[in-house]
Amino acid sequence: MAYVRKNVSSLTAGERRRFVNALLALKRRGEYDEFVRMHIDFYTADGEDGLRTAHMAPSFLPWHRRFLLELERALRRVDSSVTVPYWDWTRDRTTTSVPWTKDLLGGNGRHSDRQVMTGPFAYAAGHWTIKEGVTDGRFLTRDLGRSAAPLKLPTRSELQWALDDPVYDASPWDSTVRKGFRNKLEGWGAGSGSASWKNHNRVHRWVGGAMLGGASVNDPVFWLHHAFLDLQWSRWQRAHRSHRYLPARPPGAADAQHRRVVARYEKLPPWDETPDQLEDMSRVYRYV
Ligand SMILES: [Cu+2]
Repeated sequence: MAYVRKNVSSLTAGERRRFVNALLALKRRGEYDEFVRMHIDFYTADGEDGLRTAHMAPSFLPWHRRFLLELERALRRVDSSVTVPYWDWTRDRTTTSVPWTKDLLGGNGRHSDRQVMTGPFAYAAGHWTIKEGVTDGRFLTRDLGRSAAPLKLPTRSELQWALDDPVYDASPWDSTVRKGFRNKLEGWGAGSGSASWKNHNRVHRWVGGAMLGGASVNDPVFWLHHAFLDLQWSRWQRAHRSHRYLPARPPGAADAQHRRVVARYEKLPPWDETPDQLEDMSRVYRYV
């Protein structure tokens, strides 16, 4: 029986508490920091050598799908009633709406050093010390809405612009491609600065603090954000039934993207599964 992933705004008080407690249990056991480390280690950008799996690549969606499943399995070993909720940032758009409440993820960072002071993940609460990071900071930081240069969350129509593209991804399969659902959703746009950040990228920027960069998993909102993106992938599949993950075959030896991206039937490191095997999750979970 498939289990259900819910909109975070519809969780009951008890469901909120159990989700938070399961995260804190993984943190206490050191398992949570392994997820942070893994996301840092798999951040290979266009400009670097080697296979790109998690970002700036077609496998952005299956990689994060598998990563979320792994976290969810760990949470469900702690408490089998828990699933990863999603944050619909086209609806819950303010710095005080869900998930930024005291009984969920806590609120914004304070002005002076952006330290999160409320909720279960505040450093002062004693259960959430950052250990794996790209900086030495030990406390969780946020700058919701980017106070110095305000930014808005992506809108429903911006998300729809991505969903309306029937092609999953296109050559050169990186951050520069302007067509295809994957990069329109991942959000590497043309130009520089705030106008160039779309959908997924723009949300990371809007949250700010720990959510900027490879160690973004340190903020539990990472999972809620990526669950919502994962839901968009299934919506896109339903809207374009004859379309699938691309590339279907690996780019050839003459292609600049040779051995840089994962094709449909290739294994997606560090797992043994292929994008093909990760396209249909309907027997594992569904979204409500
Ligand atoms: Cu992300």
